[in-house]
Amino acid sequence: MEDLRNKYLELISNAADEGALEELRVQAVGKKGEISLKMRELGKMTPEERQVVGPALNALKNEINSALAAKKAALADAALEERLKTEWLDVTLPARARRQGSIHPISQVTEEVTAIFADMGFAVAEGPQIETDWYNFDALNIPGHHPARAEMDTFYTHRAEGDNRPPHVLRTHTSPVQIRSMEKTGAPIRIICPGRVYRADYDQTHTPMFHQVEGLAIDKDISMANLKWVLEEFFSAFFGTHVETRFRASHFPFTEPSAEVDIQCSWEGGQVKVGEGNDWLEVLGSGMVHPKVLQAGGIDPNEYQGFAFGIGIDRLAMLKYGIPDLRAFFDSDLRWLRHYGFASLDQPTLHGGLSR
Ligand code: 2U9
Repeated sequence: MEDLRNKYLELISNAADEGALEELRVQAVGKKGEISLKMRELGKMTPEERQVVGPALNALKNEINSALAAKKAALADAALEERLKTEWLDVTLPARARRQGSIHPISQVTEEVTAIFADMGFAVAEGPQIETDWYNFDALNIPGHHPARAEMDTFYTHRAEGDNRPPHVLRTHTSPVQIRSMEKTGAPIRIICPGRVYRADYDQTHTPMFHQVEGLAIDKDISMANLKWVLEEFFSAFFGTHVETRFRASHFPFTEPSAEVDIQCSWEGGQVKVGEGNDWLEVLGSGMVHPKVLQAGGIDPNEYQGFAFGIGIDRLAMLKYGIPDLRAFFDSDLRWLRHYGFASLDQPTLHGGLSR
């Protein structure tokens, strides 16, 4: 029995892999293994012999099973060691560089403008970019013969042949959103409408798609004085310094009276600075909402009145961040954005994000 023990313990200790170990297990302690055969012989022994040989065989079987288990664990450890040697990962290596984006100046300025008006109690309203000619023109008191409705100024969609309804238009201003909001909520109302607008125009100072924010405040006792205060508050917050405004009489079909609004600025070395100096820069149009427009939005002009204004977001962005050319907004190169201080999205912006 001692020979059997030495033989198997040696073979187990030298086994090269799990397969060899399994073979040894079958050979030694399997159903037809050497030890099992020896156990069968117990029946032929005298009770005295059996009392000695039986426990010895059991102890040997247990010892071999333990040696098999220990060797199996040792082989698994060695295999793991081997894998760890070849499959190690240097977690201290710098990560692969990722392409970094940047917030677009138009998005940033839209957020800045929205935050300032939100502080003054204006909600944001949005609407479709493809409009009916009613919402884009008629409801705003822009008559059929007005030059804005000419095909060379506005993008029209095609109707199917035989469909004689007026074509839809790409909205030329965000005013239709205000008509829709008036219909939906009635008066009083205080909203701004930022968004994309389209005009068939393309040169150094115009692009066929640009961005506007329009404002509307309607109540029982709204006046031009409220309009002037709101606009001065807005410009001072937006440019971070007190900005004087100047109203000049003007004409728009949707407001009466109407005013163009200039902001105080200086021109030095070809650079414009807002909120200082003795020059004026025209930045927006405004006025008291025309009674016909109130009526088109379902509001009684005998009971309510209000002001409205419109301003170009692209223009505001150029003024605030010193961007000289509109075409920069359509350039996908990030370098110009960085040049004007627009950092990538996961870094703090140079100008601290919102202006307030
Ligand atoms: C309703 C009633 C009146 C909005 C207004 C202007 C004057 C205006 C321009 C400024 C620069 C457009 O982006 S721009 O080219 N806008 O001059 N907009 S009053 O008047 C409204 C709007 C909605 C219901």
